[in-house]
Amino acid sequence: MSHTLAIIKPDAVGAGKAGAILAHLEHAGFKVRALRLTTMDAKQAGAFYAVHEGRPFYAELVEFMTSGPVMPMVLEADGAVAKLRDTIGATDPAEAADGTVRKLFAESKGRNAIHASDSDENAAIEIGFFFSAHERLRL
Ligand code: 3AN
Repeated sequence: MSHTLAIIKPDAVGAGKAGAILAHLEHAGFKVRALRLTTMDAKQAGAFYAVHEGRPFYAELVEFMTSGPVMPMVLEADGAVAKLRDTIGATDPAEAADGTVRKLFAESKGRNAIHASDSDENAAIEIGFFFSAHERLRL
C-alpha cells in the first residue's frame, strides 16, 4: 500500500461537493487515512505551489486556493499516486475522461475541484506540508 495527498479545493468545498467527492474516492478504492479542513493563507499556498512560480496562472492559483476552506487528505491504495491521477482525470475538466472527479465536479482548468500529488516523492513532501509527524507515524 502507498499514500498520496489529495486536496478538495475551495470551489468544490464551497459548492457543497466535498462529501460527494469523498464518497467517489472511497468508492474508487481509496482509504482515507488522514483528513483536515483548513483555509490556506497566501504564504502557505505560494509555498505549496512554488513549482509553478513564474507561470502565468500562479497568482490566480494562489488567490483561488486561499479563497475558502480546503480539505487536504492522505489517501491509501496500491499504487496510490497513479491511481488517484487516473481517478481525478485531466487538469482541464473539458478534457477529463467520463466518470473522473474533474469531469463530474470541476468547473474549469483553474477551478478544478481537486489536487493530487504527481509522484511518490512529491506525495511525501505534500503530506508533510499538511500533516504532522505524529499523524504521519500512524500511516
Ligand atoms: P494538476 O493539478 O492536474 O497536477 P498542474 O500541476 O499542471 O495540474 O497545475 C496545478 C494547478 O494549477 C491546477 N490544478 C490548476 O488549478 C492550475 N492550473 C494549471 N494550469 C492552469 C491554467 N492554464 N490556467 C489556470 N490554472 C491552471
